[in-house]
Amino acid sequence: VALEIEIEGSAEPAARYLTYAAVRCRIRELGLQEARAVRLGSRQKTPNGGLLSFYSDEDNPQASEELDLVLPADESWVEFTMGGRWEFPSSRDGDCALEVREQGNLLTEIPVMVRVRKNANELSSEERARFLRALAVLNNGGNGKYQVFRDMHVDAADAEEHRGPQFLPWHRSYLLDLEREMQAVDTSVSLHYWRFDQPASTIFRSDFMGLTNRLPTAGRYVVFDAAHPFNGWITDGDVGIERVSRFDTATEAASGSPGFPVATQNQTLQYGDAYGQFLEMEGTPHGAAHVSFLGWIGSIQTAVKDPLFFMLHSNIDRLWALWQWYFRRFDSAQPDAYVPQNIDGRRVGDTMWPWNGVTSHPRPRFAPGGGLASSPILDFPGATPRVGDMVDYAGHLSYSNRLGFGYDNVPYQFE
Ligand SMILES: [Cu+2]
Repeated sequence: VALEIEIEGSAEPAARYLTYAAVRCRIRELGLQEARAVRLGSRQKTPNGGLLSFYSDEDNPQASEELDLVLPADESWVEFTMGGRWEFPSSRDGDCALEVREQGNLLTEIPVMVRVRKNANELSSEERARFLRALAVLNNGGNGKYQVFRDMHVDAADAEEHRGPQFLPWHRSYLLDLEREMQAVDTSVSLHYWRFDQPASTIFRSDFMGLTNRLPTAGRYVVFDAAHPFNGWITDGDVGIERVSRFDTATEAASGSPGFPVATQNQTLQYGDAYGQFLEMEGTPHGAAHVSFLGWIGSIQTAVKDPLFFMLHSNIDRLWALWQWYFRRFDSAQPDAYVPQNIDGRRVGDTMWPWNGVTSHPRPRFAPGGGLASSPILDFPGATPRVGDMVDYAGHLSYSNRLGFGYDNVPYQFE
């Protein structure tokens, strides 16, 4: 059967990565004598494989598990829309089959991945291993790109990164940049998150993000198994990761520091339905999660030396995404969704340091990294992202604004 299927305008395997967001696809059959009625569906190829949802109408999507189409005899394309099915993300590359059936008979299938950021405490050992390997390739003995990310997050750039409405967009761009670099190493990897308001015993083990000693202790450095890819982790010429916890990492959620507790997810969502209110989260849980440790992750100048930084910030970004979904805050022109300030780098249309390469006042006198990493699937946001580009990340309002990431427990559809 001469069936052709395109996802995002591409028949290439590189395009076969979906989040829960609905994406445009099309199908046709060559050499048909008469129109053929087919049914699209999906199947888990492994027990924890991904599944798909199909949408009949892009503007008012009703998800269904199957979609009936008629392929015309004139070989013209038939458009349809699909995305990962809520609560059925993939666990490995290609573990979801997009099926085309005719009266129950399988005509063809193509492997796809529902690739979303997941709770790092619940990953399979295989997912953990791939995540660690991708990061290690960016650092010790690899391509050296991790040091560039570390150099982007320094005190000199604090006004670009923190203490203002740009805090969430800047870090969303930063995470996306790193995630794309990780996916250039291993296309199946996502930037998984640490839910610091819950116990996360598997994260702080010697086979994952490092066995972390609790205060008071003499052991300031985390411990990895002998074969761990982070053995030899190096930043600024320092080998290892300095991190000591204020809480029992095996049984407790992050503690914050004395008098500065970590806000729970519900408390964070309840800061308010306006962006200016939600920004309170830069203090707690964000700052409080950082200072739940002594060591590098507790201060801006050194935090990124510890790769746990990205797992912490992925959860900060997830909380923003969840808040955005809950209150439908995707229009960057609306003050409820983003509060612009008349300060360079904080207005919706401003480009962001360091991706814009600007090194004149008030930006730092350096701009590491060049432009934001490109995606093999999406053109957006380009090498020089703007503050406002980060708001409509799933393309709810503007299809071309999709950034290509999502979270396992942040829905795409509204109730
Ligand atoms: Cu931070």
